[in-house]
Amino acid sequence: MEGWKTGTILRGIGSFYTVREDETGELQTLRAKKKFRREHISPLAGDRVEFTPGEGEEHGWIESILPRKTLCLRPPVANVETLVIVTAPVPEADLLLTDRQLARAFSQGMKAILAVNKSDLDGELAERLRAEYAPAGVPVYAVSAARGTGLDALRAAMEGSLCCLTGQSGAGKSTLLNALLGLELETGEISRKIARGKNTTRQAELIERDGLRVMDTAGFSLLEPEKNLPPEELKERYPEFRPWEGKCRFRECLHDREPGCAVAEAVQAGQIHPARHERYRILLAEIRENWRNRYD
Ligand SMILES: Nc1nc2c(ncn2[C@@H]2O[C@H](COP(=O)(O)OP(=O)(O)O)[C@@H](O)[C@H]2O)c(=O)[nH]1
Ligand SMILES: [Mg+2]
Ligand SMILES: [Zn+2]
Repeated sequence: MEGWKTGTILRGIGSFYTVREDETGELQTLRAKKKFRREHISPLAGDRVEFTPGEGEEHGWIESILPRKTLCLRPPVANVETLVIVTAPVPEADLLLTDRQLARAFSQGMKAILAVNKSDLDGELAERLRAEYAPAGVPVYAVSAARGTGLDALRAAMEGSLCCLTGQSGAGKSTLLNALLGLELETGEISRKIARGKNTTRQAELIERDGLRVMDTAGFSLLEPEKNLPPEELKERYPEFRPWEGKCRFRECLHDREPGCAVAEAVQAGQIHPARHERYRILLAEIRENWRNRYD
């Protein structure tokens, strides 16, 4: 529309949104038009919007939200392109969680990167994960947020893409985000809880700095349980299975324990990592169980 500008929402506080204007790079304070509430749409950090700028002290208005490429619900953020999954040797890496997060990223068309933090404590984990995830095309970076090692390579992989850190509590997401961006966000879940008090809702914020664009979501789980996924859809989220799709004896093969399974043969032949396949079978069993009970 005439006179409308475009920009990206960096954060929302109450009913005010901070938007970076594409053209000028300037920050604008905007409110959302009432129609969004009627339509039950909330503008989110990461959203691409059209707006009319304010004049003088007057705030402007968000007029429309452009179609979202991706949407995360916990916390609600829009247009994340790359999921940076943070793992560490301590607390022991929960790779089932990693695989769930990977599957969620792929189902949305996001890219994924594995950052293996605390490599100062154990350098082996990154090597092990590299072997497990290479067939899926997932790059693995060994880093130490505490020592500052490996950060340049990770930064280079994140550059130019709207990224979001996720991973189990204590893996070092907050510490890593601080190290990557040169910030001082709270680290440690306990201090965060105390600082937040009971009733403050924390909102995600898009931080743009030195060529990086990262959602500050390090305090969130990001993993919304996916209800009622048809079991046959899980395998589509495993890039390393793809070369073998359609080559199993049974057309409906779920790559579990069926005879003549081409994926199982690829595991035998060392082309798919057995640990990834084992965990796939655990997730598959869980999804089948939920699917059976979907009308309960
Ligand atoms: N040894 C070591 N400890 C780290 C590293 N990164 C973070 N930590 C520690 O791990 C704990 C959890 O870090 P935090 O960033 O709060 O984890 P989060 O829950 O994933 O956000 C803190 O005590 C950090 O000091 C690292 O690279 N090496
Ligand atoms: Mg944290
Ligand atoms: Zn199969």
